[in-house]
Amino acid sequence: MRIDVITLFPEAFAFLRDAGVSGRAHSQNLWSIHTCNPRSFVLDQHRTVDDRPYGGGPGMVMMAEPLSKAIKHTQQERILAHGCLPQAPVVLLSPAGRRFDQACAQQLANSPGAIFICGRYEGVDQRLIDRAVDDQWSLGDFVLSGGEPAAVAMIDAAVRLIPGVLGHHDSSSQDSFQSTLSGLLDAPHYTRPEVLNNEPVPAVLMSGHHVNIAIWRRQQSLLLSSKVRPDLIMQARNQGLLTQADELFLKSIEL
Ligand code: 4HQ
Repeated sequence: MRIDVITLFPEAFAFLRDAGVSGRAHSQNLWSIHTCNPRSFVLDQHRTVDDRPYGGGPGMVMMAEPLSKAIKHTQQERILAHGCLPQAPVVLLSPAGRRFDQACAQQLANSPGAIFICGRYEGVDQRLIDRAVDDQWSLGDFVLSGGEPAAVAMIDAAVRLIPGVLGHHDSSSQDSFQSTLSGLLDAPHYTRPEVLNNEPVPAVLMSGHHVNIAIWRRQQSLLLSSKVRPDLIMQARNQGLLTQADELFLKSIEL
């Protein structure tokens, strides 16, 4: 997978390349990230990439031309580097986009990548969006100062799903929202010491009884999700992902 990011702040992506799980995977060539700064296509004295909004109003708008040149440059680079790969979609980060979730992360991880456009200021000239953007993705219902933190989060979520990126090849399948959990929240975790401030680890986890441990974890997932994210229970039920045992347990904890 190759990720391209068009951004006025390429340094915002250093952590993904250099640190943690994604950094290790990057040095193993399991994925790559390339940034392109639209300012480098602007020749005027101040290298202007934004201008005042027609019709008035506060703030500035990113001009279409520098972004357009950055997209074309990036598409050329992708072809030169990986001529065999299918062209990647151009994705704009925007609160008006489709809400990013684990299924989106999985799709991105299974794809040849994407070209992310990170806006700043009040946003991007609509004509650039209409002409050059294939998809719009949102991190959530809040307003960021720029698309960069959203792109970083989405890339991180996708990279850790690339086969071989996580140490134990199964450890992403048990995460919150992963399909083996039916999209429910993960059960709580415990490690040494066995007793902390007079509080012991739940006895079932010390029992060595793997069937009982699996049942306990499933019930903890159901319990936590029904408390803090009842929408996830509904979603799992509608997708036919809850067993009769799950429904019985949920009934037993009602009110
Ligand atoms: N933006 N999810 C970039 C966001 C956002 C979001 C507002 C996008 C500011 C310039 N991006 N503009 N939420 O809040 O992705």
